[in-house]
Parts: sequence; C-alpha cells; structure tokens
Amino acid sequence: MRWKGKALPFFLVLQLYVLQVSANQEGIPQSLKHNKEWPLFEYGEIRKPTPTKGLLYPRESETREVRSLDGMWRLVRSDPKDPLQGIREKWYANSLRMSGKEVIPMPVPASYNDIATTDSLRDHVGTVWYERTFYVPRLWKDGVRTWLRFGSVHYSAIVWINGRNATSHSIGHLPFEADISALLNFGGENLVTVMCDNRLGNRTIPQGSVYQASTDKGTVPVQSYTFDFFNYAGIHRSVHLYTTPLIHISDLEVRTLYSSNGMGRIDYRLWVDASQAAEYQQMLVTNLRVVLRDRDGTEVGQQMNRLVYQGSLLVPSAKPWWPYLMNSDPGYLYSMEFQLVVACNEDDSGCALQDAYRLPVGIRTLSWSNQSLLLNGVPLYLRGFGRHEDSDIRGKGLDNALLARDFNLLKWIGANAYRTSHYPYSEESMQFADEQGIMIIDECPAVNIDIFEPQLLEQHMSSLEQLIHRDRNHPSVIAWSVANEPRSAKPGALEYFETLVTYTRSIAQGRPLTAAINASPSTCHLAQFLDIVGFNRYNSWYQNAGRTDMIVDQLTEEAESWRDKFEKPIIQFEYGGDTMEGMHSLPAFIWSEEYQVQLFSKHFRAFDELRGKRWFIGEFVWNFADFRTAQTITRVGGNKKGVFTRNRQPKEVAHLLRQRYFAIARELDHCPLPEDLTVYISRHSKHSRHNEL
Ligand code: BDP
Repeated sequence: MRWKGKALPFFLVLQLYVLQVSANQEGIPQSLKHNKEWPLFEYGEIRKPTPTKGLLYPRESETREVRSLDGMWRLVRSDPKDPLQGIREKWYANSLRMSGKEVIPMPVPASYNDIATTDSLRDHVGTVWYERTFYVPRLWKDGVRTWLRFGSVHYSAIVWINGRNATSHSIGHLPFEADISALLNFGGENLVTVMCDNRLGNRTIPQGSVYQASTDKGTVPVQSYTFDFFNYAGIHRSVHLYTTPLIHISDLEVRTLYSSNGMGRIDYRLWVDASQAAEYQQMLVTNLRVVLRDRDGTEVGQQMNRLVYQGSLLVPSAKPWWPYLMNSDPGYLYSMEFQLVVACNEDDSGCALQDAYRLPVGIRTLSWSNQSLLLNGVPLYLRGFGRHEDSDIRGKGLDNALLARDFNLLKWIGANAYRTSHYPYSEESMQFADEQGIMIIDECPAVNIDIFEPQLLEQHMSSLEQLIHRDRNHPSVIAWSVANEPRSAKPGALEYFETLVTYTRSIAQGRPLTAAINASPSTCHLAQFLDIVGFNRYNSWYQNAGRTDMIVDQLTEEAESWRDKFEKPIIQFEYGGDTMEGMHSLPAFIWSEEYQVQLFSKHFRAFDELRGKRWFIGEFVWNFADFRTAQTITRVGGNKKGVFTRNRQPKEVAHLLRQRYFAIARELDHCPLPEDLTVYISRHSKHSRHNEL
C-alpha cells in the first residue's frame, strides 16, 4: 500500500490511533466492557481480506537483481509513555541522530530485546525506530522497478524512504513489500526508516493488553499476554532491495499431482504486472515460456503459451517429493523456469526475454479422508515437534546457522514433521523444509485467542490469507493450522470459527485445516469444522504432576472421544514436561531428566495403542528446544520442555525419542537405521531399549 501526498499525516495518525486504542483495549464500548458475558456477534457482514498480490520470494535471475539490506542498522527507542512522539516530530524526515534520543547499533535481522544490557530495551513497550542508508545505482532509474521487501517486522511497521512514506504493515511473522522507485535517489545515498510497534491489544493477532502499572517511578505501560513465549520484537527477518523489469511476473501459483504410474502433473498460474510500462509496451504480445529442469539441470519439460498465463505440464517418469525417511531420496525438487517473452513484431519474431523467475517445485499428491492424511497415496504417520523461532541473543531473528543446526537435529532424531507453533516461520525455513523433506503444519499467529468479535476475526482471516498466499507453493506444507489453544469452549467461539474456517477452506490451496485445541471434546466449538483434529494435553504435568502412571488410559480415552465425536483423523500436537538440563533424580521426580524420559515413554505406549486404530495420525512433542517466555514464577529462565536445550544440545530424552522415531520409520517405511543409534553394551544384552530395533 502506498500513501499519497497530503493525506499522509492524517492516515498515519489514524492508523497509530487505532493501534493504540486496540492496545489499550479502549476499542470495547464502555457498555460492554463491564459485562460479565461477552456478547455473541453475527459475522454475516464480515469483510473478507483483500487478496495479497505479489510478494514472490526475491530471487536473482538474468532479469532481476537482489541486494540485501541486512547488517547493522541504527535504533532509537521512543518513550513508552509517548509512542507517537517520533511521528509528531517527524523523526523519519532526517537521520534518527536528530531525534535527541540515544542511538544504538542494532543488527538486522534480530529481535532488539536481548541485544543491549538494559531491561528497558528488553521489556520495552511501544515504538522503536530503525534506520540505515544505502546506495542505488543510476542504472536502476529507467526500465526497472525497485522494491523494498521485509521478511517480517513484529508486530507492526511503518516505513519511510528518504522521509516519504513507502508502506506499512501489521501482523508479525509475515512479509510485506512496496515499489519504492518513485522515492529513491538513483546514483546517490538513500535513507530507510522503520517505526516498529510491539504493542498487542484485543484486536491484534495474537491478542494481548497494555495496562498502566504503578511503579516507584510513576505509572508506566506494561504489555501483558497469556501466550507462553516472549513477545520478541523488531526487524526479525531479512530486508531485501530487488528489481523487476517494467513488465514482470508478479505472482505464481503451482499445484501438483503424482499418480502411481509415475506421471507427474504441475498446474501453474502466473500473474503479470505491466502497470508501470508505457502503453505501447503493454500492447506488445507477451508470451510465456515454461521450462522444467530436474535436479541436475536437465530439461524435462517445456511449454510456450501465447497470451495465456496458466497451464499444465505433464512429467512422465516424474521423481515425486517424499518426506524424510519415507524414501531414499526425500525432498526432490525441480526447478520451474517462467520466462516472459515479449514479441517485438506481430509475427512473434524478434522475441526478447522480458522477465525470468525460477521456482523450486516438488511434485506430490496430498489427499485426506476422515481417517487419514495421505501423501502420494500413502497414509502418513507424523512424528515431530512443536517448535519456536527462538535463540539466545537473537530472539526471533533469522539465523542461518541456527536454521541449519535445527534441521540437522530434526534429521538426527528421525522426525518427519513439525508445526510452526505459534506463528508463520521464516520463508528460508520453509524452503529448507522443502529441500530436506520435512513436513510442515503451517500455523497462523492466532495463539490463545479469546474475546471473539468481528474486528478480531477480520485480522485473523487476514493472517491466514497472508500465510496461505506466502506458503501455498511449498510441497512441505501439508496442513494449515487456524489457531493454537483458542478459548474454543466459549459460546462466542462457535460462529467465529464457523466463519473463519469456511473462509479459510475457500482459499486453502489443496490442504486440510487443523488446529491445536486444549478444550475438551465435549466443550470445543471449533473441532467440528476442521479436517484433522489436533489436541494439546499435558498428562502428568499440568494434570497429575508426578504421576506417570496416569497417562496411558487417560490419553487413549481422550483420543478416542475426539474420534468418536468428530470422526476425523486425530493428532496429539503437544505433550511434555519441563526438564532442567543436568537435573537428575532416581526415582524420577518432576523437572528431572529421568522424569521427562518416563513421561515420554508412557506416551509412546499410548500412541502405539492408538496407532493400531489408523485414525490416529501423529505425535508431536512440546517442544523441540527450550525457549524464552515472559517472566513468571512457573518458568526458570523460560519454558524448559525442550528435547534440546536452548543451545541445541540433547537432553537425555532426545536419545529415547530418536530410538522411537527411527523405530517407527523402520516399521512403516523400512528405512535403514543410523549406525550410532545403539551402542554396544555386552555380548548378551540387547543394544537398544526398543523392541523393534
Ligand atoms: C500449551 C501451549 C504452549 C505452551 C505449553 C506449555 O500451546 O504454547 O508453551 O502449553 O505450557 O498450552 O509448556
């Protein structure tokens, strides 16, 4: 979205006012605010999100340049009591050095919270400002468009280029971009300024509330939220500057099918943006050439379309996309080249390549029934994790070293899936999952939502629309999760979720819908609308702590009641217990490594009983690694339910889980076992704890 001319200050102030109002919960009419019962709304008139356009991941090609703006930026923190000061004083018009505030160096991408040494920045509530300078070559002035793209800024952002508004966005963890050609100094220096606001309110996704707390130094705003991870903020993912030709490919969609006779099929659709090209250029006949190459770069398919931007490509003897451990060659990706070719003469002679974009494509069929989820016709049994994008110092900032380490650990432990709890993860991680064959349950940022009402629903729908638009072309995505632990037993949840799920299904791009639910089968208003029912349950932790003899029956009974009531495939999306690394206790005692081992082992027994029933299709541990939360008396430096420490080293339970995940892979798909899965004990003893091995 571009702001124009004089309207800017008014719209900006309006937007900020709305943000502040929702953060302060003042958007709730006084008459309703004090009611015990939240009113039930009708959603018939709900505004559907405007479909996202563009936002293809920036990739270099012979017609496109990509530059990274990652690196050291400068940051200024606003006074939490006066978050709009920078707008009033137009801090974006000059360098932030002129603001009179302390300017600190700030790496991008990273959360800003843990970079400095003060709790004022770590616990900051409100706006911070970022800036950096960059050069743009003179050559980019004519014949190309220049775009600025953010992988994500949490929670909301307003962006200026050289003091003029470029774009704005809210809802963290999702990309946004703008054509900034009209704002740039070509052949000279440019300034980009970003105001980032971390406040969460009743109508943000996720929700939170800002209240005024009395302190020894007077009243200060404090952010509260019920979700169980630290509300890290800042420019969390990469910032790119990239160019496109004037007539360019603005968007792409692919869907694939793989049939048992080895035939692959790719249906594609492409959007062309010629809005900035001169009229005579727009009238040129534009052809589309599609070339499919295998992993070695050999051409295996090709098509030429005249003025038609969609079609189907058949790939005989295709190599399908398989998940890790289901096949000896998982994560097989083709490269699909889309070339826009402008014919300079009416007879198509003198063709010139106008734009080229290459998309990695995995060919697979995803299908589901009320009993199973199938990939290429084979029923899936998912074994994996709920995770977080979280690490020390960087917070939620994208870090390729961490990403590579995490995928190595996922493969080491034999997992084949994870859920992007509780928000969309980086685009780079989605690409990695495609390549490594790790299946993704892709979750929107609606965690713990409560107080259901129309404006929240609009945001919630928008978060799903943006997520699906961003991730629809990834073969690794096998389901969309519409929420984690919403208060779905509340009466207001029924119509809210019916509307949300009906809308999401209309844009679901061939994936089933699920959610991670913590209500019970008898009270939940959401499960009935889903294709796969997922539940979170902390047997022997939040219930019956210390009693690992109370897991097997309760868990199997609960799974059966979800199944009996909804007749859908069932997954357990979360189970686990906090475990301090290095704490040992014999016999097992809660928080010890032994207790985590015992708790998991009992869950395995229940899962194996359930697996026999076929409709139970997955087990997900909470959590892959320890992670930071808000400060509470139930968390020691954060949530410790990780199988790995925050520093990505295994706790004792990791070895047990590894044996189970590989045992299942061997049983179901006959995968070879890693040599170091078991260690020598004695000539006469079994080398492993697991019978299957
Ligand atoms: C679940 C939540 C998850 C928490 C977990 C826990 O979905 O975000 O971190 O509980 O308490 O209810 O560890």
